[in-house]
Amino acid sequence: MALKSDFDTYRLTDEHAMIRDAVRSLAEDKIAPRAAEIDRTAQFPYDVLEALTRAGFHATHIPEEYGGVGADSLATAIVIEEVARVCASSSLIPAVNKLGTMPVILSGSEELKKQVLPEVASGEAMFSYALSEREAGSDAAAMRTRALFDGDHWVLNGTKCWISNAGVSSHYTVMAVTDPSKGSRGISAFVVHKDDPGFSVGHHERKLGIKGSPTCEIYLENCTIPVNRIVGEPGTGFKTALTTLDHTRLTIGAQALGIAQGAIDASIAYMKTRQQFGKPIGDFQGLQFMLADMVMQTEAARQLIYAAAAKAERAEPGLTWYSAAAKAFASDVAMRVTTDAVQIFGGAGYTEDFPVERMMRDAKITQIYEGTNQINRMVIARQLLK
Ligand code: COS
Repeated sequence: MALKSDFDTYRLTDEHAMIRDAVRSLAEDKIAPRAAEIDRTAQFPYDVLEALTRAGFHATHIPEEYGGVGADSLATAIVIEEVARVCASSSLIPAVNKLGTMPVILSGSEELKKQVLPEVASGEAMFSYALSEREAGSDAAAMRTRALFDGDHWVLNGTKCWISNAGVSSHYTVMAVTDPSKGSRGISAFVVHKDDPGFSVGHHERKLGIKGSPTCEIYLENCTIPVNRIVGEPGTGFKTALTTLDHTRLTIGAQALGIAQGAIDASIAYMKTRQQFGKPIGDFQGLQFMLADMVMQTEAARQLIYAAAAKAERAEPGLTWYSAAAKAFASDVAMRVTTDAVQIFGGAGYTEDFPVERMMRDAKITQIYEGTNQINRMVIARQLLK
């Protein structure tokens, strides 16, 4: 047996490196100059959506057979990372499209896939994911939204909350109870369209960060949808929802990673130019140690996320804990790194004149959504102790 490693497995392929270069150039050219304004105005950036769509980066994960580019999990993570490096709000375009469509990709009928995925691939449609409710956040299985079969249609009633890109998306994967006697095995998943009768969107939540991505409640009031919009069999919706999160928690890790990298890049530039005591502040060892810690932690997060993406691609059984670990680790890192970046900038870092205060606010959500980091730690421990 040859004791030689295949070192190519430990670096990005040329294709992945090319994708990174292409997204970075688009992000710096078209998105970075808009990031502060998107944050200040809290408006969804339709121009960014258009630029991402034109370049094919708005929903890279859609398979080729449904009109997409069929990028693998790693390539999609890199796209989200690079967009988040300049604008976390904009990175939710590819991230939420993936979150919303994964239930259909994983469990939907061929008919449903053909019906909805090509529109997302072409950029005509965006897709959100509706699991949480006011009283069913971490305890997602406690949801109250009901779906009843009336003989011809599914009729949904209930309110879903914290829906990212609500109002902008045309499609929503909605989890609802179809059999209350069966607990989480009585939950089913459905695709709801914005024009379905009985569907409406609430007001925009006023948030700390990711302000360019609307977060709203959605209301289902006798919302009536065709029978073929159920995703998979009745009763499989909770499993589909959690398997989806196995694939997408790592993408939130990628978003956190991008935010951290953006804060590091801004810090390095500032440390080289800002003068105090007659020299650049980068000459001071106290700040050098801070920077070294920021980079060490961020690079460790990067390795964990890329490995999680490779596991997702290979459909490995340990993906549940690994993806949760990638998300929890990277988001904790992003929070520490962006807080340290504000510290390095001093008073200037606390103002809107520099991007690091926005990055610090944007980083916070990555510790909360797609499972709080406490839930993610529980997911990790449960799977390992099982
Ligand atoms: N993939 C597939 N199935 C899974 C799964 C996974 N990763 N994790 C659990 N399941 C299955 C279990 O096997 C169980 O199935 P059976 O009843 O057939 O045995 C079922 O799902 C219920 O699992 P469990 O009993 O563990 O569910 P709980 O209600 O205790 O809680 C947690 C599960 C807390 C992990 C889940 O509710 C969760 O992740 N909450 C956070 C939700 C979240 O991330 N919200 C953010 C939404 S996006 S912003």
